[in-house]
Formats: sequence, structure tokens, C-alpha cells
Amino acid sequence: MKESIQQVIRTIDELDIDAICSVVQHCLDEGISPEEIIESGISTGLSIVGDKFESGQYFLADLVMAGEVVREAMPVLQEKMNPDMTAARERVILATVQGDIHEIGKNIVGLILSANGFEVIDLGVDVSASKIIDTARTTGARLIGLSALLSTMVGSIRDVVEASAKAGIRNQLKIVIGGACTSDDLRLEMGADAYGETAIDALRIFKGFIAAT
Ligand code: B12
Repeated sequence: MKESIQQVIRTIDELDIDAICSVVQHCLDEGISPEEIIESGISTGLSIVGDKFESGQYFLADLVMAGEVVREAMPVLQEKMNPDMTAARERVILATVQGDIHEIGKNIVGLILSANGFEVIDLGVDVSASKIIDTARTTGARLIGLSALLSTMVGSIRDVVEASAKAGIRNQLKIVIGGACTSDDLRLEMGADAYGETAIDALRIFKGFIAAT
């Protein structure tokens, strides 16, 4: 792995909010793509922080700080992402499911989608199924991305699927799930349309849905 990517990982692991922008800029200057910085650097750094939380080395405040460090880096990355206009104007609703307040992964997905020409309607965290479906009806968005990290809250995914069926728009929508506690098995169980492991997968899946229509 490139030294400058390792530096991104270390900077996140060390929660060094003052250094992150210059470290990310250094990667960009070396010609590393924003997508690679996110996938190899930022995501890896965050999983190290997550592991340290799980082993008791880091506390909740450290996790929040890791999120802030990543948030700080986003404008630097966003500036360098090339919108691919084939996806232009297609609206995607993003939300973290009801009962869950994790937002870092969802925000990364949003960043990558908007940098690639999607119009992202980010409803935030802890979002009810009715709010998501009402938004789909009022905006005409056909694509929905749901982020879920808490295993106890995965039932909220089914709530969205059921609410869309109740509203009579289930077959007009593509509901994609992602987040640490999700999987393709969970997607099947909840009745969603696709599962993506990473933010880059989210982009690939949503583009695939557009191409298929
Ligand atoms: C940061 C963090 C927090 C922060 C969140 C800050 C924020 N603003 O988001 C804070 C401190 C607030 C927090 C709180 C809690 N947390 Co927490 N948290 C984490 C941690 C360490 C990292 C999550 C993260 O941001 N990862 C980095 C991002 C980039 O990864 P990601 O979200 O998975 O997203 C990537 C992919 O999954 C994908 N993706 C994400 N969303 C989507 C959506 C779509 C459509 C697609 C296709 C892809 C996709 O793309 C992203 C980039 O590639 C994880 C541990 C871990 N290893 O995951 C625990 C973790 C998720 N938390 C956990 C817990 C238990 C909690 C608390 C209940 C703790 C407590 N006792 O209060 C609360 C929950 C409160 C609530 N109601 O939600 C558990 C969940 C266990 C479980 N399976 O249920 C974990 C796994 C830690 C653990 N092992 O104990 N947490």
C-alpha cells in the first residue's frame, strides 16, 4: 500500500483533525483518486478506530472525533471528484434507518453519488419509513439508499419496504441497503432490491439501475 494512503489511515487512527486535509491533499497531488483515498484510506482508518472501540482502547468520544476527522476531509475530496453526467438529475433518497444514528458511511455514500451527478436527498439519521416514502412520493425519486449499522434496528428496513408497498409504489422503487450490519442475506430477508458493501458499490448499483431502465 502507498505510503501516502497509510498516512491517511494513521491520521484517522490518531484522530488528528488538524492534519487530515493536508494528508488527503498530498494523496491527490500524487495522483491517487478520491475513490481510492476513501476506500483504501478513510474506510480502513475508520475500521481501525472501530476495532479499538470494540477492544476498549477507544471510547465513544473518540468515535465521534473520528467522524469529525472524516467530515473535515470531505470538501477536499469532493472538489476533485469528476461528476459523470450519465447519472445527472437522477434523484436518490438517502437515510439512516429509524432507531440508528450512525451517519458517516451514509455521508460517504452521499458524497460519492453527488460527485457522480446524482441529486442526493439526504434525510439524515433515525428516519421513519413514512418520511422516506412520503419523500419518494413528493420528489418522484425512484432510488432509495438505506444505511443500517445496528443489528437491533434492521427491522426498520422492512418497515420502509412495507410502507412503499402500502403506498402502492413498491414496484417503482429500487431500495438498496448498506452499512456494517447488513448483508445480501439480510437484503433477501427484508425484501430490498440490492445490497452494497461499500460506497463505491452503492454508485455501481444505482448506476446499474438507471442503465436498466
Ligand atoms: C463511529 C461509530 C459510532 C458513532 C457514530 C458517529 C456518527 N456521526 O455517525 C457514535 C459514537 C455516535 C456511535 C454510537 C453508537 N454505536 Co456505534 N459505531 C461506530 C463505529 C466505530 C464506526 C461506524 C462508522 O462510521 N464506520 C465507518 C463507515 C465509513 O463505515 P460504514 O458505516 O460501514 O459505511 C461503509 C459501508 O458500510 C457502506 N455503506 C454505508 N451505508 C450504506 C448505504 C448503502 C445504500 C450502501 C450501498 C452502502 C453503505 O459504505 C460506507 C463506505 O464504504 C462502529 C464500528 C464499526 N466497525 O463499524 C460502531 C458500531 C456500529 N456502533 C455500535 C453501537 C452498539 C453503538 C451504540 C448503541 C453505542 C452505545 N452503547 O450507545 C450507539 C448507537 C446509538 C444509535 N441509536 O444509533 C455497534 C453496533 C453493533 C451492532 N451490530 O448492532 C458497532 C458495530 C460497534 C461495536 N462493535 O460495538 N457509534
